[in-house]
Amino acid sequence: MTAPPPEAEPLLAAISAERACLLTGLAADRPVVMGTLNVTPDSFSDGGRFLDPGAAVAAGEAMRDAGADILDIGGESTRPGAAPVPPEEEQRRILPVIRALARGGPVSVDTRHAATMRAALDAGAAIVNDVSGLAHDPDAARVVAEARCPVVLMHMRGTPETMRGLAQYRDVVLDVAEELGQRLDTALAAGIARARIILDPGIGFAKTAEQNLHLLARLGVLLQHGCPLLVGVSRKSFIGAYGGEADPMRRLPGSLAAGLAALAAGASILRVHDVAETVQAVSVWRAIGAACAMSRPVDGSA
Ligand code: PMM
Repeated sequence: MTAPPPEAEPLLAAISAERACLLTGLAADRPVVMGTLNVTPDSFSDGGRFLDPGAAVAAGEAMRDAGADILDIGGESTRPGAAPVPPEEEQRRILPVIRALARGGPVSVDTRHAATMRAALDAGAAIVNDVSGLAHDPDAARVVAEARCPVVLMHMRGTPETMRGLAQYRDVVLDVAEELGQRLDTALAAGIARARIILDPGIGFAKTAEQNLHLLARLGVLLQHGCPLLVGVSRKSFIGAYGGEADPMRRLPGSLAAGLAALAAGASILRVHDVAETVQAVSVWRAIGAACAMSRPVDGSA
């Protein structure tokens, strides 16, 4: 094999670097499963099911029992065309749920609003997940920098209301890598340490179904930024498109297939609705990977 050119060495080092543990107690040596809890009336995947705080907390506890490493709690639907929710209403929905669930393990808050980030961190959230990559609210980067917490910078264009019309790319993978690099540079300039930053290609956000496939197939390109990757494919519309299933609640098989493909391509964290099923799929996938890595066939021959 020919040696890589010297100018490629920093890139290769960033791609192959050992990733530090993001948060005390979170695994660094296996994929992390993030359970999704939308405390909204209108999310495409689970809207209305967890609007009652008691139901949301019970669902979160069940996800944790099923093996979720993190619970991601949001109060604003980001489905295509969704109208914005005022931060006060968002906080009214999620703060009691965060307060209850943060006692039992790591919670992330899925929000674009700095005031909600601050209130959620005060209520016990340990991670900020911002689908706008800290671009929506001018105070968001400062809140995260001051809190010194891990943050997910997701790629999207426009807002949930406008993103459908913004899916024009020269090369979707290279353009998303470049635009995420800009969000990363802005976060670093605001004083957020690279070791606390997670990047996310934003599957389904200003992307067509086919563009989502290309992002998953060449996900490893995003590792050039030296940050772990989070991917959310669970129940999304491209699963419906390629799996032939109109009902989001019946997209589990396609979601598992896409999630495992994302892990194989370099993701470290999967954001999912079906925690028990994902944990089982990931366990089997890892066991096969470990067997592949063993040099000797199991029967001892050859
Ligand atoms: N997807 C949704 C909401 N938040 N956050 C991140 N980081 N990545 C995602 O892919 C993502 C997200 C929309 O899906 P949902 O309505 O099922 O939560």
